[in-house]
Formats: sequence, C-alpha cells, structure tokens
Amino acid sequence: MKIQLWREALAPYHLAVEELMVKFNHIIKECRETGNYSPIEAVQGRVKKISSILDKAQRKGIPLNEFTERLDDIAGIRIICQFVEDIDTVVRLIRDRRDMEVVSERDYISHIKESGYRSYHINVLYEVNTMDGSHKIQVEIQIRTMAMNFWATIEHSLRYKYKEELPEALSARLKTAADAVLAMDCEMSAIRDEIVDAQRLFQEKASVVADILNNLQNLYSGEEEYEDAMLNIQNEFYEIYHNGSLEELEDFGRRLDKLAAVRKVQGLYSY
Ligand code: 0O2
Repeated sequence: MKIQLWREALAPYHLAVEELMVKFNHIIKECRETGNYSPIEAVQGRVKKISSILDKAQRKGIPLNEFTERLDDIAGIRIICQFVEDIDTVVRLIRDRRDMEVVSERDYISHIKESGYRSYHINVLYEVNTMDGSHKIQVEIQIRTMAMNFWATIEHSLRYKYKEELPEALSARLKTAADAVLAMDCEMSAIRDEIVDAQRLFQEKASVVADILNNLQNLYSGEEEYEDAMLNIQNEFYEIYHNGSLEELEDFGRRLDKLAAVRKVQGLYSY
C-alpha cells in the first residue's frame, strides 16, 4: 500500500468497527429491554492510529504494503464486563455468531502476562461491504472486566510515556496494582448474585416508575375540578415510592393502569 493511500485503506476498518459497535450495543439493549442481565456492560471501538500502525509495523518488521494483512488489530473492539464470569458468556456468544469467523483466541486471564495484563482476546474475520465490494476485515476483540480495563488503560498510558521502558519501581507498583485488581475481581465474583439481584431490582423499579409517571401524565387533564383527585394520586405515589416496597409500587401501577383504561373508555377524567 502506498502510504498516501492510508485513508482509503483504513475506510473498511472504520466501517467494521462502527457495525460491530452497533451489534454489541444491541446485545446490551436487547438484554435490558427484556429485563435480563447483560453480560456486556459497555463497548468501545477504535481503528488504530496511523502513527501506532507505523510504530507496530516497524517494531515487527512488517513492510508497509503488507500491514493490512499482517497486523490483526488495526480494527479493535473492547467489550467491558462487570464480572470475570461474564467474559466466558461473551466469548461463547462470539463463537456462536454467524457474522464473524473466529481465527484465534488468546487467554491472558488464565495466562496472565508478565506485565500483569489480563484480558481475553478473540481475533475474528468480519465482512464489510463498501462501494469497492466486500472486504474481510481482521478485528481484535478484547474482553475484560471493568477492573481489568482500569488497570490496562493506566498501564498503557504509562507504557506509552516511557516508550515500553518502564522504570523498575513503577513496573513493580503496577504489578502490585494488578494483584489488587485480581483480588477485587475475585471478591466481586463472590458476591455477584447479590449485586446482579440489586441491579435487577433497581432496573425493575425504574421501569415501574416510568410507567406510573407516563400514566399520571396521561391522566392529568389540566381541568380545575380534577386537581384534588390528581393531587391525591400524586401523594399516594410519593408515599409508596419513598416508603413502600416494589410490590406495592407495582400494585399502585396496576391500579393506575386500570384507571387509565376506564378513563380512556369514558373519555372522562375523574378520580
Ligand atoms: P493498542 O494501542 O492498544 O492497539 P504486541 O503488540 O507485539 O505486544 P501482539 O502479538 O500484537 O503483541 O498481541 P498482544 O500481546 O495480544 O497485544 C495486543 C494488544 O493487547 C495490545 O495492542 C494492547 O492493546 C493489549 N495488550 C497486550 N499486552 C498488554 C500489556 O501488557 N498492557 C496493556 N495495557 N495492554 C496490553 P497494542 O498494539 O500494544 O496497543
């Protein structure tokens, strides 16, 4: 590839990253909309900067006309999970997909890198279609927990600053931090069920409250004679919201649903 054509050469990589971000974000949306736990917490994507491509190509002795074939992480997706167990779920999910073909996997969670780095890497081939036709793009998917991501992001910026030559003392501190991150992931896994349950309750409550507020808005006619009735409903809602259980809130929501249905039929608004 001629260096002046790098922009064109990278276009399909940008498309691959954009499409994959949409697809992985859709998994989160699908889970949340169906009230299920999402093994994916967040998705990030990037196309490697041309300067980083040049550095890596030089470091690995790859000629410029071969870098698109020989560098497998020009397109990168990072999937952030809450718990280590979720990483396995995401890995299975990727292996089962028809729109990407797994070409290699590197497990830096079972085999922690010398630096202390932990992540699961899956390299896939992903097909994109541009005006020039179809391109099979190599994409590196890194899957890690939020804690692993915190460590890797900090370590990466330090490594960049020191151009891979990290001072020994700093390296030792980073390893201590990596041990702490490992311990934290283990602790979080131990109380995973409790955390997931709390998050589910929070989501459920938020969804019930959104429905109630929607109904209240629809019931509000603005007519003066119904002001008192609406105020009573509102006060009852506040009382249950602050002091009641989720079941009471759901029950209040159901009563409001019925009331809204009756009002719809009657075309009247009275409580
Ligand atoms: P960037 O800027 O994130 O793209 P190599 O890159 O030669 O070390 P290789 O064969 O390309 O190794 O694969 P490897 O080791 O699986 O690394 C690929 C990517 O994983 C790296 O890309 C980093 O993103 C991440 N990674 C690997 N090891 C470490 C580490 O010790 N610390 C951190 N923070 N990240 C790591 P790039 O190209 O290095 O960087």
